[in-house]
Amino acid sequence: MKLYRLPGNYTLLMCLIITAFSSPVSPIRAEDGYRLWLRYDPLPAQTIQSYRTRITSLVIQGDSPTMLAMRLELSRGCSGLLGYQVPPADIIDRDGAIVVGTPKSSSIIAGLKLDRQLQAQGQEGYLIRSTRSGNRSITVIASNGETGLLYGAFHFLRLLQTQRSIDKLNIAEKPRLQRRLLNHWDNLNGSIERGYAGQSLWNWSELPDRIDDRLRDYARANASIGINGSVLNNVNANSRSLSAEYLHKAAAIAAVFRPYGVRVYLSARFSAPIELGGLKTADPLDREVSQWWKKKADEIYGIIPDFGGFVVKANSEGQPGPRTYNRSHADGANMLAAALAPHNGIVMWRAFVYDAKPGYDRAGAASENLEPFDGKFAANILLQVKNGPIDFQPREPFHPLFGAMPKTQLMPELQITQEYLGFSNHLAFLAPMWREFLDSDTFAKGRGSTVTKVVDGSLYRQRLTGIAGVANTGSSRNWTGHDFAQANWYAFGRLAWNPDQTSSQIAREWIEMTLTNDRSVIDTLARLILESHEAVVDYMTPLGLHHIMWPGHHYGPAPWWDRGERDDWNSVYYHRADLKGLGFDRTGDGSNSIRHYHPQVQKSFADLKACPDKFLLWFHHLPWDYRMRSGRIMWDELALHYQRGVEWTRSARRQWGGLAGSIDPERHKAVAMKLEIQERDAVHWRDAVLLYFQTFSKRPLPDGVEKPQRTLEEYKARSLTW
Ligand code: GCW
Repeated sequence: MKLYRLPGNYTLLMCLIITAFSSPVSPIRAEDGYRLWLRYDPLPAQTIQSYRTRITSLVIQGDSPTMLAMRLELSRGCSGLLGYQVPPADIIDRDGAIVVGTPKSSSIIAGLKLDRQLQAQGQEGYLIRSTRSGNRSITVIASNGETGLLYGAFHFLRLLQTQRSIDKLNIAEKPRLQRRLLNHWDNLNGSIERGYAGQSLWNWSELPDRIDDRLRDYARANASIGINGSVLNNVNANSRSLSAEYLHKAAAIAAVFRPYGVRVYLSARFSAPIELGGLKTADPLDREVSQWWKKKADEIYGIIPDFGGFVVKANSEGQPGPRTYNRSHADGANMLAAALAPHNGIVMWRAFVYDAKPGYDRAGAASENLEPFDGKFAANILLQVKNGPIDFQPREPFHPLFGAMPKTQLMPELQITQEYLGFSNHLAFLAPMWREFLDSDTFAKGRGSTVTKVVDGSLYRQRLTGIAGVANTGSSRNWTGHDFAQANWYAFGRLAWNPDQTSSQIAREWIEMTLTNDRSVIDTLARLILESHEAVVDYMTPLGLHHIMWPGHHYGPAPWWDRGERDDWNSVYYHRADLKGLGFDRTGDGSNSIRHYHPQVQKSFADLKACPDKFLLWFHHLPWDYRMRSGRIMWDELALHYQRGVEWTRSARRQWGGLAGSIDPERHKAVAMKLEIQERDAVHWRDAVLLYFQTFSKRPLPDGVEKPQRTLEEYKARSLTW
């Protein structure tokens, strides 16, 4: 057998990695969560046995950095999972060869004549097939692009990690959305806005001279779930991110990410021409201003040739923007888009704008500001719209802009970090929440016009597509603070790749890869995490309540809050409790912001008989004794939701406690402590909110709801701590 000649440092690197990642025989050992879902510990003996003849060698041709990364991953993964070395080879000389390559990099792949099928998968898609070469049975991982190969390799490893049969593979995969991005709200001083897992992963003061090894693992993790872009800095942006000094730092990061198919993007501060360029204005129609941006774009691409583009938060929460100069959002976005277009860069213009006008409804603000500009945005612009019309609440109906701007390219912005969902203390698996959003029917082109179809481009033939998730990563050893918050990073990537994937598929995959391959434990855990989001909604904001968190940090309840400088920075603005009832009337009798939805959707939300319970108080102000579908009055129903949420946290603690011998002790303990906090917080939420609303409802707590532990005054006196 001729051995494949390994490039210089590859052998050494591989030895180091295999040593670092090889593990003792017992699967239950202490773990710190650093390895995420890419653990590669030995599979059960029986499973290994079933793979033994199917995986005997790795035949990988090609030496580019991406090929090198992919080869490392496959050999590390296979050897770790299978407990035996899977040697590299450059010819197929036995059954069980895993052959990986593009038609360009590999003569073997070229010889398989897969051109047409590969063409259909694009640069990021791939085929995985069980096939024969001569008299040998082999497995082929093929793509037209090297990033596609990397994704294919991760898919193959996932099959092993989740113990799927690899006997008759015939897989053809490609991503449904093009730009699958994490948005980091990381500041240049290392802090992270709404980050709950330590400091920023980018150490700006050390860059570009010292590069943290961890950046590579970050890129690997993203590649493993198909995330192909990373916006490095906060949308509340500092102009310095665009200075030459910081561009060179960003370039160093980009160099680490590049082999993993992750491109770097930046948030651009609209007033940068003033702050960096010394101009007197940032008016997008001013020639000097647009020239400045063109020059800046040229400079950026000189330093980072594959730079992805800009995200812009303009005229929102104090950020500068075109409205400052009486220009429209379209004027601002188009000016930046023109600067980036020659380099194939894109602009993601955020729709999170809400001007404070007396008597207005914030839920309609983005529609009012942006809908009139449908069809006015350049071809390299995506309008980045949050999933709901308010702000990443535990539950919101879908944002009315989806389906309402047929001539504008839209991309959803989801929040992976749990700003309003208990930070990194509460277990809240967000895939079900995102599914609910993606499955929402906009009725834009008749029944079945789901948000997914709007954003994957199929409804309106949108050419450029994408999705962004506000990252929950940080310098914490386990990346996300809560070990289970890793599942939300994972779920975001999987849904970005295929927005039709079910929550339970994602949950099970993640559990199997990250926590255990013991079937009975997987079932328990899957049930638990799939219920978690609804439980959080129950103890925070059931029946359509929203934005009643403590102001500023948004941890814990403060439904009484009425001292914000703007109406819409107050809880009372959102719940509108009075002696008659509770809820925000957004129908024609109220703010009428419901009008921004398609008439069919309007009907289903406005009609009390059709409106789902979960959105009742979002769209209606209802009497405390309003008769619910359950037969109970609204007050009782509300109280029982809070109680149910608390009970879930207790049951979660019990169930988790019962898994003590099945999960490694380190993560078991860490999660147990978080669940204790979650229960404490759920009780606090229930008591504080019910005591406060009781001052209006003047009704007793129904049977089954526990007595509050403290007085309302005590709850008002200080916020929950984390
Ligand atoms: O959710 C709110 C947050 C702000 C954030 C803003 C936004 C980055 O409270 O911290 O700012 O949304 O999305 O721009």
